[in-house]
Amino acid sequence: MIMNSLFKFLIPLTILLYVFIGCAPEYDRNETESNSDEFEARTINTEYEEIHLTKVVGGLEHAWSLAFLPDERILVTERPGRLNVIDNGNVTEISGLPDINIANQGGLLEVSVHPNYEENGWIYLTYSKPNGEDETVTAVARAQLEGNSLSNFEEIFEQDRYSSPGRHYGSRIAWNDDGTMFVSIGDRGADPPRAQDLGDHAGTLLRLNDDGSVPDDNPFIGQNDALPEIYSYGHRNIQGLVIDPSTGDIWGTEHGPRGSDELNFIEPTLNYGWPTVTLGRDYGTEDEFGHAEARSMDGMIDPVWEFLPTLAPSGLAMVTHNQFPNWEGNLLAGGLRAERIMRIVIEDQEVIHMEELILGEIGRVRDIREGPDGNIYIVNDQSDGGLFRIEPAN
Ligand SMILES: [Ca+2]
Repeated sequence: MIMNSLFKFLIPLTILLYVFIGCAPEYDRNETESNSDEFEARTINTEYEEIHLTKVVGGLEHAWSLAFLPDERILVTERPGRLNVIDNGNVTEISGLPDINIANQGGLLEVSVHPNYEENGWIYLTYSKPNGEDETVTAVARAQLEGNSLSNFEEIFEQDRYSSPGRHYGSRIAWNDDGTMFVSIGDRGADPPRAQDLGDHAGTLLRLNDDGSVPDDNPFIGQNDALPEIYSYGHRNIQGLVIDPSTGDIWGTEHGPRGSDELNFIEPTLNYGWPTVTLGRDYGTEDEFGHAEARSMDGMIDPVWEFLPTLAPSGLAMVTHNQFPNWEGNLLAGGLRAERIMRIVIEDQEVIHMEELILGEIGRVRDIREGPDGNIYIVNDQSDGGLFRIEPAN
């Protein structure tokens, strides 16, 4: 308890130092290996566990997401529009994808396997869908795997409004144990106040049935100015999303503007502030967004944590197995810009400790998941990237 209290004191103090003294540490670029071909498996000492980091497969271009099939095969998306199945180190491309806009941050994004996959075979994908006029939406589809192609493909959801530029698609999927799914939709980049408009899917977390329809008990049903798919709003761009299977708690990481990447504890109907409340500044102008005094505001939920310096979070996993006994219940957050994984210890929905598990070894971390074997799987965002695994060294 003394340690917990100490961390609770030290963490805000550290934030204050970063913000007001500007003493954010520089990353050591010399330690960075961007090309996965140069990667060598290695053992890394951490606070509790000696871990082994290995490459499962290379040759992936801007991989975005991974998901596990019950037969130990792994699905991996590449943003330039490829879905692959990885079987014992062999990568096979799956045909049958829809028309996808591959530009800027858009492309083939999330892949997720239905919790009852063994009964229904559904695989879910998110992607940037074009309208032929240089505008896109975040779309969700499902299909079944038949040999090396997708069959019974059906688009089950698209956000309500096409827009440009092709940024901030959100697109993570997480499953509830009631069979519904959460899907994150980013603010789409050009017009941040869309995230405060309940009549717009941009900048929200959605809750959908597995066929894309609206669950009867969604929290905004009956509110005239709100779209019924919305669960929470005021999000900039959630690209890490995980549900604690033991409590149902929903955790999301989202990209802020410079210096305000967030970890949020997400609850229904709540407003997570963007762009009215944020610590961050506009990347181009350095101007503050929203109200200068609004680090916090009544009616808007503060993040549980703001990552400083920038993490650029993508991918969020929770350790539920005992493969790493000292990490059970911890969150693992990937970081693109920071090229690292943060192990986050949560107690009573607060961050009590954080540790950097890897730092630069595999470049930009795009997605991180706990495998059925309890090991941790990661894809990176490199143009010549791959799928990596963390396992206990012993
Ligand atoms: Ca926020």
